[in-house]
Amino acid sequence: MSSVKANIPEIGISELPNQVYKKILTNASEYNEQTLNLMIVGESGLGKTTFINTLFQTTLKPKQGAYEREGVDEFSKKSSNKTTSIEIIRCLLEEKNFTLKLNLIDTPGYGDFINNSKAWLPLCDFVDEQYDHFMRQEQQPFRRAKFDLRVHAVIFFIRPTNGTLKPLDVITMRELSKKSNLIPVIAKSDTLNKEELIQFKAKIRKVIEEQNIQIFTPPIFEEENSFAAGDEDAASNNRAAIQHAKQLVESMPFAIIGSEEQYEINGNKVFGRKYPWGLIEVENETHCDFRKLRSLLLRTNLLDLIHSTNDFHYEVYRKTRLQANNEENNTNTNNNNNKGINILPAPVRKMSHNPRFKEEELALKRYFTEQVKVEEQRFRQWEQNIVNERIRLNNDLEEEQNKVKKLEDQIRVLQMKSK
Ligand SMILES: Nc1nc2c(ncn2[C@@H]2O[C@H](COP(=O)(O)OP(=O)(O)O)[C@@H](O)[C@H]2O)c(=O)[nH]1
Ligand SMILES: [Mg+2]
Repeated sequence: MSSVKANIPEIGISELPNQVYKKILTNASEYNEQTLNLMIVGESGLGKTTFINTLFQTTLKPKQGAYEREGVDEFSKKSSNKTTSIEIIRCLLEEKNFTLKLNLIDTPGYGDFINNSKAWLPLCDFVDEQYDHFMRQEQQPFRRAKFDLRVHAVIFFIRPTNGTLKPLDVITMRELSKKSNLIPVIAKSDTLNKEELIQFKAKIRKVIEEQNIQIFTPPIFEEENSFAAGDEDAASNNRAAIQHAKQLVESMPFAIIGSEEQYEINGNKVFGRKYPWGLIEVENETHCDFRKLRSLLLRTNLLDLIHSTNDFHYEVYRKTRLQANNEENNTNTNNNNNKGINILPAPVRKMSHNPRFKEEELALKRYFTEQVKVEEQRFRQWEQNIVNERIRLNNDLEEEQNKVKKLEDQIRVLQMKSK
């Protein structure tokens, strides 16, 4: 886990000119103490690492070499039972007097293997484990210093095919959306033309609706009347915020482009991808939705993400866990009078359901059995040695006793003679 200070140009995290600020944030310091945990999911090569670096305009994470990805790794992917791994990058965003702690959870390896069934399990397990961890901390007597890695948003990268979505992606999105704020994005959207992009967005929206995937949508508070008469500024700010939120909803799933290369236009350096037919700019809203996504994540809806994770997703998890716990306790009470003891049992679905852990568990079991066999053999040999030694000593003793007997006889004979 590395900790890096992101070198980001001002994006307005300190300004928060939005409805959420007005509605939820009474104390600006609340914002200042926030930690945002973002999980990035998608197949290899879709630009997750590039996106992370583009988001903060600095190399937070070195990219995996092409050789490693397509050469050596290809072999291990096919030959082993590897699954999705999880890497956490920590960084600090500073702007004016505001500081935001960010934990970026990268998930290399998702969907890369021959056997991808259940590739979403390690991701769901990770999200659950963080809820569980937090819940256990809340049960401690000193509840203030909390380590909180509950996932506030999952950014799911969809391959820009303009075809159908992969069944694995649909299941993963559905499962993750039950536990966290899911934000699907179209990766490398510069590889689709405008028409294709519109069609692909529509296709994805249809799948999301049909499969009942609950994606995160910015809330729209249309309460014009809540502003005091005459407070025209506040009312117009609110209108702008509503407009912005609507725009965000309309643009979903966001089409994004990542790049770590800068190009110069009109004397300004901009991040983009250069093609023979022109430059696609990351920050240009007519080229892609990157700015909208960044604004949603770090500015306009940052608090929505954090609060909804705490108030909704975490609550759902907590309730389910406690209910399961109570049921278990009730059966225990009937069986062995375990009354009053309220121990939090392990989550229902354990790590061992993950194929990688299963493999490790089997290997450990094999190793253990072998070790036991070796030790048993050694013990038997040792036992045999002791038996042999005892026989030898017994023989020696017998011999000595015979000698003593003989000597005693001789003494007796001599005594008789001397009499
Ligand atoms: N065309 C295009 N290529 C991209 C984009 N983002 C990243 N790439 C390229 O895709 C390759 C894989 O990127 P990487 O960030 O390592 O993907 P990851 O495996 O998902 O982390 C690299 O060569 C990137 O330069 C994008 O938005 N458009
Ligand atoms: Mg990567």
